[in-house]
Amino acid sequence: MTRYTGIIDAYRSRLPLPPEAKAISLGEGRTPLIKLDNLVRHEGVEADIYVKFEGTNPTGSFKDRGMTMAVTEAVHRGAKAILCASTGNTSAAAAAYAARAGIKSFVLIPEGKIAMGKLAQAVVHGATIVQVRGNFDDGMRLVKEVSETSPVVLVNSVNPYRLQGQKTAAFEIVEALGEAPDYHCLPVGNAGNITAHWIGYSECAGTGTQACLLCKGNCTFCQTGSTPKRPKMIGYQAAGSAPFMRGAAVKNPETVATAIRIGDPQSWDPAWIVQKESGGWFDECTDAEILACQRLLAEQEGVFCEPASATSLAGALRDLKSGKIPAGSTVVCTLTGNGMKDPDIILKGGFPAMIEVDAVKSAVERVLVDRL
Ligand code: AN7
Repeated sequence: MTRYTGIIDAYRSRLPLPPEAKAISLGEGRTPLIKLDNLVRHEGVEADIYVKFEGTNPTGSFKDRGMTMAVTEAVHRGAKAILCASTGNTSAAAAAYAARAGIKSFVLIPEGKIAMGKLAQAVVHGATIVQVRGNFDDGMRLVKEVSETSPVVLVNSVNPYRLQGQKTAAFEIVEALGEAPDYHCLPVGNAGNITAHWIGYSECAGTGTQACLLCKGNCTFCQTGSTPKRPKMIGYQAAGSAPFMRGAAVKNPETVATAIRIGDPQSWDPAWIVQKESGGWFDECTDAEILACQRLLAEQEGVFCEPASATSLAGALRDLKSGKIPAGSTVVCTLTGNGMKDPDIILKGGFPAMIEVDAVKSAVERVLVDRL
């Protein structure tokens, strides 16, 4: 028996950490790659669609892969505090990994517009929570400024160790499928994760990528069966918050998918490199499409992701139906976060009235008989 202890121990030789740095880990990574059967049949599309369910990470999102690296590196350098701006998931991960490391965390969140589960995580892990009168982009500007003059380490994805950790999701997919998929679809906010995946796939292909700002193409390449194939990377944004579609920052981003309510992406240039190098594209989904897809996935497959995460699958299904993604393709959609972070969005959408009964067997049986 070998106890799984997270992505740093699993991929240490492919991560740029000093050998003596002690991993700060919660056992992140090794998330399930689930093949969609019912949904593919239900939607009448012809493709092998897999979802990489990052919602099973310790704090419920892909951010844990990046945060274990950022916090490990920061603590190794002697940091006593970390700082981030966040739409919710980064702050949850920062708070948890800071607690694990025994250091302080400061998180800037936008006014309102943060899912309750994520806020609860920042609270329970003891972060200092600063609510900014403004949106995520305002918070991001502030943490960049403050981290220049205060003894805190910035752990947003502008910290290159974040993307180095997040690239391990691509390693896991290549290991699981034996090669890269034809298409990889992700929801895009700051575009850090789509960049990180491309770095990971590029290392597996032994090619490196200009998008890798840390190694500049000199990463240690994959040692476990290098495969020359790299996927086309597709980034889907929420329509009210789609700077990659507009070709410029969006001033007042709005979407029900609060995780990706980001108007001024931090990985703007690398993400365009990813799009060009991979031959993929960006597109947008409406809030209605996003919520419908979140429901569809939950009802058809038993997988509950948060709204932002459903954007990848909503876009992929549309592009499969139109033929933009050819029939017969292998498609991986990243489900970036867990649906349980944002229960409000489901309950607000209404639910069948609960059936109240007396505490007797016959009353419960009557409910069953009527419905079986
Ligand atoms: C569920 O937590 O930016 O394109 O501050 O939480 O790498 O930004 C969250 C981003 C997708 C977008 N899905 O990833 C934050 C934050 C979920 C997310 C994204 C986020 P990037």
